[in-house]
Amino acid sequence: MTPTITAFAQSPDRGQGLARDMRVRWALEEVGQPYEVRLVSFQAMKEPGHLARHPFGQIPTYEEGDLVLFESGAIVLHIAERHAGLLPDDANGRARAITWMFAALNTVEPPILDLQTAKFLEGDKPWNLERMTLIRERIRHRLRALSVRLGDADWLDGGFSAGDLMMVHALLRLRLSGILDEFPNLAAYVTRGETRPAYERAFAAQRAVFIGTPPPR
Ligand code: GTB
Repeated sequence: MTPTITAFAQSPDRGQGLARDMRVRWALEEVGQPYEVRLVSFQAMKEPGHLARHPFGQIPTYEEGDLVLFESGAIVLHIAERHAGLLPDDANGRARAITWMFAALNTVEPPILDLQTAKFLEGDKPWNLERMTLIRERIRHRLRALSVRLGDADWLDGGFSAGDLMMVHALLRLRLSGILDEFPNLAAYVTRGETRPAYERAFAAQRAVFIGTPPPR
């Protein structure tokens, strides 16, 4: 059964692939699962039809028959568990890959989100500069440790996994901040993720929404 995901009808990132439907698109492309997309406006996201799919009125969601999921991490895990290609075959390797998914979402991404909030929503506060400096240092603290762990490996734990997918997408939001470039092995890691054919297909599909062309086949 072809799953349907939801995505922004008009993404505020202007098609840069930063919204979280990109993770789901990427995972589906990695495993070779075709999908449909329902585009939703900001208004429609807060209406009952969408709230039945997503209690917080956000994207992405995932529908497959009777199953309706929200939370990009849960959706990517669901895809990874039901298709080959995003989790290793051995039980311990799978557990470690899932650990990296949680690390991306719970340990690395939160200060990155704080930086976005401080930049875009709190820019007018008198304490903004101090807060931005603090958050940037918290991000560096996490990236230092991640950089040491990655070392000169291509991926976090053996072959590419759903853990790398989540981590690369979380790190992508840092590109404009310049912080990622302070850690050349992490910058190269993100580039490795972005140049995977599955990422490129997912990126082109979400970009097509922004520029108003049909999604590539
Ligand atoms: N924890 C949830 C998940 O991982 O699925 C978070 C979902 C979420 O934050 N969704 C956002 C949303 O629906 C879109 S992705 N926002 C609308 C709302 O809350 O009303 C976050 C996002 C938004 C914009 C950009 N951007 O413009 O760069 C990047 C990422």
